[in-house]
Amino acid sequence: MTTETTSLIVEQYQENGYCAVPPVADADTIATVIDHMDAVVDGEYETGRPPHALHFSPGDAPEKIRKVDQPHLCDDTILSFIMRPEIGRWAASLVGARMVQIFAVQLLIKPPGGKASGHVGWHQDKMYWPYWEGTEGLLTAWIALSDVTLNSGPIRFVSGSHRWGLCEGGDFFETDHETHRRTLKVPQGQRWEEEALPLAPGAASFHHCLTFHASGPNLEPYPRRSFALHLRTDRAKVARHEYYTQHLDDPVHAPIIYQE
Ligand SMILES: O=C(O)CCC(=O)C(=O)O
Repeated sequence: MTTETTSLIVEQYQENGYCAVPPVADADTIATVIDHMDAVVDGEYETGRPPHALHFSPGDAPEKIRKVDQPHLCDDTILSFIMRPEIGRWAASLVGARMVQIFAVQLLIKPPGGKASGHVGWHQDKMYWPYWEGTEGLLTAWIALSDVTLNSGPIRFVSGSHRWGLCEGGDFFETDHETHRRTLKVPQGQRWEEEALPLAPGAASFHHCLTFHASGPNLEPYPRRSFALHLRTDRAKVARHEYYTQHLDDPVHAPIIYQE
C-alpha cells in the first residue's frame, strides 16, 4: 500500500465518515475462522465460555440475521483473528491514535433468502454506547468474511452524517427501512446521501461512531458474514462503568490491537 493510497483512504474516512480498506486476512485464514464462527452460532464454545448475548433463537426463521455479542470469549481462533495487527494499524492511521483497543465484538451472519428479517435498521453506533463520554476516539471496523457484493445486503452508509451529532430514532433491529427512514430527522441543511459499500472477502470498512448506516436483504445464494469490532482509542474517555467499560483491563474481553 503506497503512502498516497493510505492518505486517500484517510481523507475518505474524514470526509465521509467511513471508508473501505484492502484485505486484512487471506483466504485460508478466512476459511478457518468461518468454521469457528459456525461452531459458535451452533452453541459450541471451544473455551467453555458462552458469549455475552445471542440475538436469535433456535426456532427463528432461517433468513433472520444471526448476531452474537462477544463471540471471541467462546473461541480462541476468533480471538486471534480479531486481533490482527493490520486492523489496529488501519484504525490508528484513520484517526491518528496512539492506542487502539477492541471493547465490543459482534458476529453477524445475514443468511440468504432476501427477507426483511435479515435487515439491519438505520442507526448510529454511539446511540448504543452511553458509557463512553462524547464521540472522541470511537469507531467501528467491519471485517467481511464472505464476498460482500451489492446483492448481499452490504452496509449502506450516509455520507457526512458523522457531522450531524447524535440524532433521535435510530434502531439496529428495525427491519422496515422505508418507514423507519421517514421517521429519522435529518438536521436542517443536510442531505441524506447513501452509499452501499461492497467488500471482497477479508476486506474491511471503518466507520465513525456517528455515521448512519443500515443494510438490506441478502439476495446472494450464500450467507453474508462479518465481524463488527467496536474500537476505542487513547482519546476515548469512560463516562460510566457498564459491561463493556468494566472489562477494559481484561486482554481477552478487550484486546489492545495497536500501541505506539
Ligand atoms: O452488518 C451490518 O449490516 C451492520 C453492522 C453494524 O451496524 C456495525 O458494524 O456497526
